[in-house]
Amino acid sequence: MRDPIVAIATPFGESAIGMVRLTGKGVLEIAQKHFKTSKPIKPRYAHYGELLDEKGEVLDEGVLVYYKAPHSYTGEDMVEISLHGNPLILKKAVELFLKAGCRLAQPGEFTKRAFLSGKLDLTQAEAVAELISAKTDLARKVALRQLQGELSKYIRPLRESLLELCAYVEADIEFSEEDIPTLSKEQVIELVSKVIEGIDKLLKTAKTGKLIREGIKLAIVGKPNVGKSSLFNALLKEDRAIVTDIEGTTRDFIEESLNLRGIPVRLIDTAGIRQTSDPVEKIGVQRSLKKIEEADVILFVVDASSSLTEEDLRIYETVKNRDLIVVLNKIDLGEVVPLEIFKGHSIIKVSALTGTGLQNLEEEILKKAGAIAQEGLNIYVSLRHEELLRKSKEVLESFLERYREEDISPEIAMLDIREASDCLGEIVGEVTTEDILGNIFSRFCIGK
Ligand SMILES: Nc1nc2c(ncn2[C@@H]2O[C@H](COP(=O)(O)OP(=O)(O)O)[C@@H](O)[C@H]2O)c(=O)[nH]1
Ligand SMILES: [Mg+2]
Repeated sequence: MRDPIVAIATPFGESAIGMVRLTGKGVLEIAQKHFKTSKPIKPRYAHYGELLDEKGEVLDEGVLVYYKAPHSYTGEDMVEISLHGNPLILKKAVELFLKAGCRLAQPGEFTKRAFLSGKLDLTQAEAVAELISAKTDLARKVALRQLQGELSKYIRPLRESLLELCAYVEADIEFSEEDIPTLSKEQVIELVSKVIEGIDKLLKTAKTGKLIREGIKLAIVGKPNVGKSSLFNALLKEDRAIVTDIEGTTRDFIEESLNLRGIPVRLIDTAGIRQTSDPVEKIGVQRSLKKIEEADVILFVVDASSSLTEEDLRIYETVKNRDLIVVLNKIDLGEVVPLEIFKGHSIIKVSALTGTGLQNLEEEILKKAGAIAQEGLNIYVSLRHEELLRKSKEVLESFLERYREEDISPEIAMLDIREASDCLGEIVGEVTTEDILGNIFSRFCIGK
C-alpha cells in the first residue's frame, strides 16, 4: 500500500454534502484521530460520528465509510467522510488529516492508484475524467462504454495477435535447427494484415471521437440583415439574439452552447461584417472576424430572396477557402439569388422564420465537421489513442512491405512487431512510464 493521501472530492462551494477522501497505508487510524464514532468501524458500513479538531472541539457531524483493501476504488484502504458542504469545514478537515500523517493528493491520484492496483486499465482511467466532464449524453455514453472496458476489449486481441506472432518468431530464432512448427510467410502476412485492419477500424472513429469530446465551433457569417441572428436562435431553439430589420442590430458576437445530436457545438452569431462608422459596431466587427478565424465550420448566410451585393461577395472572398456551408436564408420569400459562384460548396436552403430546411442544415453541419457514425463500433478513440494506433500501423505497414520482398531476419522482424505491439500496450497501459502516467493524470481534478 502506498503513502496516505487526502483530498476534498466534491466541488468548492456551499452544498448539502461535501466529501473528504483518504486512501493509502493507515488511513483508518489517521481518520479516527479526528473522527469519533460510538461503535467500532466495520468496512462498508456508514458510521455516524463527529469531526474533532486538535483540542477535541467538535467541528461538524458527518458519516464515515471505510473500504478495506483491496475492495475499494483505489484498491488500497480507503476512507470517505461526508460532512456538511461548507468549504471552511472541508478545508479544516483536510488540514487535520494532513497533520495526522497524510499528504495532499495530486490531481487524479486516486484514479492513478486504482490503475496501479490493477482496478482499471489506462483507457478506463481516462474514461473516468471523460465521464465527469462529458457535455452531452452521447459523450457520457461513450465515456461510460470506455470505462466499462469496451475499447480495451477491442485493442487487447490485436496486441495478443502480435505477441503470439512474436512468440513464433522467437521460437524460430532459438530453435532454428529443430523441427518445430513455424508460420508460413503467407500466414505472417495475413496475421499482420488483420491487425492493421483492426487498427484502421479504430482510426476511423478518431475524428468523431474528437468532436464528441471537444465539440465544434460554428460561426454564422454574413452581411447585415440576412437573418444570422434569426438562424442562431432557430438552431438554439431559443430567442437568445435580438432580431430586428435594422442593420447593425448585432453589434458584438454572441456565443452559446448547443447539443447537435450528441455533438457539443459552440454556436457563434457574429456582427454583420460591414464598413461602419459606429465605433462600437466597428469593434464588434473586428471581434467577429477573430471568432470567424477560430471557427471549425462557417455558415455563410445570404438572403435567398434578393440578388447578391458587393458586401456579400466581399465577405465570401474572406471565407471561401474555409470549411463552409452556404445557407440561403429567407427561402420562404422566394429564390432569386444566383448560385454559380458558390460552386464546390454545399448549399442549404432554409427559412429561419418558418424552420424549413433546418434539419438538412444540421445534418450538413455534422457531415462537414466529419461526424460519421462508425457501423458496428460504438467506441471512439481519443487523440492519445489515435497517435499510438497510427504509430503501430506505420511500423506494421513498413514491416509488411519489406517482409513481402526480402528475407527479413527473425531478429529484425521481432523488433518491428514488438514495437507495434508496445504502442497498443501503451494505449491500455500494459506498457507505460511515469511520464505517460503523469501526463494523463495531471489533467484530472484533485480528489478523483
Ligand atoms: N421572411 C423571412 N424573414 C426573415 C428570415 N430570417 C430572418 N428574417 C428577418 O430578417 C430581418 C433581419 O434578421 P436578423 O436575424 O436580425 O438578421 P442579421 O442582421 O443577419 O442578424 C428580421 O426582420 C427577421 O425577422 C426568414 O427566414 N424569412
Ligand atoms: Mg444579427
